[in-house]
Amino acid sequence: MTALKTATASKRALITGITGQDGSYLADLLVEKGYDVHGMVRRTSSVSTQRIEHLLAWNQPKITLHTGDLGDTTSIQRVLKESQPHEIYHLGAQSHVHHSFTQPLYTADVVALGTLRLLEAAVQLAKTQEVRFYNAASSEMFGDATLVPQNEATPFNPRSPYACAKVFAYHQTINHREAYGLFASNGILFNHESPRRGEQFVTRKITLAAARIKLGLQEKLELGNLDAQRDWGYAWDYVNAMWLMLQQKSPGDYVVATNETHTVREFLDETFRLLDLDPEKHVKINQSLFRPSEVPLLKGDYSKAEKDLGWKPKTTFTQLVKLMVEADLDLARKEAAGG
Ligand code: NAP
Ligand code: F7E
Repeated sequence: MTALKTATASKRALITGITGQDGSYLADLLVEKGYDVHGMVRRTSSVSTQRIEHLLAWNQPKITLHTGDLGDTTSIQRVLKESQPHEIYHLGAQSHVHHSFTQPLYTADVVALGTLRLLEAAVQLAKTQEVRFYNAASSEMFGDATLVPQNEATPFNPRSPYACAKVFAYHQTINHREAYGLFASNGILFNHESPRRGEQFVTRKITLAAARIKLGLQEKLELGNLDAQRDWGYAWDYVNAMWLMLQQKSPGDYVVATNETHTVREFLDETFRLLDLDPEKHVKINQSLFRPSEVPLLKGDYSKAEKDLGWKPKTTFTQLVKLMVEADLDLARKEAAGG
């Protein structure tokens, strides 16, 4: 442990998307490992740093933030110049699949071109120092997959503007590896959740609503397609895989998953069972929450990550639901108490 800290003590890491679920956990992990952690944050009209507040104590901040936007090449170049990272973890994105249907051009700009902008800047920086690049690719790229489970060789069949943009970013990352010799890896991560998950994603939407229903703060929960199947893991386990990818001798592309799949209905039932609630009484199906084209079934084969990185998931589906329900019950209790 001490040896590891010494080895990484002088390393600088830059995280795009540091205010998001994964960015915040990865910042925790890298601070714990002794990295000098930098994050790129975009300007927002209200505070967006709630998930990293504990790392920003005014008298002893543990990370450094830089203002930048994936839509703005100049700001990306400036952030790289200011932070001079040895490792870049590119997690920033318009990450909501359903929203990508109503904002397809914006999604393509931020997710596809934003990744290219960052890769180009990384190649320039790599002329003067060692740089390693992690790209947050996604199981959404498999889309309506013909093969189950999906692995690194499974063909992509994207079903949304978000997924199309991620396919572009994935190939562009490989192209920068092959054309310019950049140490660049893709993590093809399947859905991963936590108490820090955004409230518009289905797992968190369910656990938060169920906790509020339990305490009488809410009556109904509206959902879309309950038949979709997802391979859900725990975000904390998954950020460890990101770090491991950049510690290898050579770059590569890895599926990170649990190799288990569950329907949205199963997630809902398990949540309501834990709280002794009846979904029939509270859940309403709303057609507007269905997507124009859906991804029916995702299940990931993580054997390459297990073999090369020594990584495997540590948290089961039922443990994940439980830890999210407990966290949201705490939040709902505070809300009920007027906090
Ligand atoms: P998230 O919680 O939605 O966080 C996204 C982050 O990107 C936020 O920090 C957000 O900043 C930032 N961002 C959005 N637009 C930006 C822009 N124009 N310029 C700079 N930053 C911008 O996402 P996540 O769940 O942590 O996921 C992290 C990455 O992994 C994303 O690329 C996502 O697409 C990908 N991914 C996620 C999963 C999953 O299941 N979670 C699975 C596979 C891949 P604000 O706080 O200002 O909004
Ligand atoms: O939907 C169904 C919905 O929005 C999961 C992102 O992190 O993981 C995430 O994308 C499923 C879909 O996640 C509601 O139709 C039903 O089938 O939680 P989600 P996602 O679309 O799988 C991938 C790997 C990423 O890369 C993305 O960045 O749940 N569903 N009813 C619903 N979904 C939502 N959001 N809201 C509902 O009311």
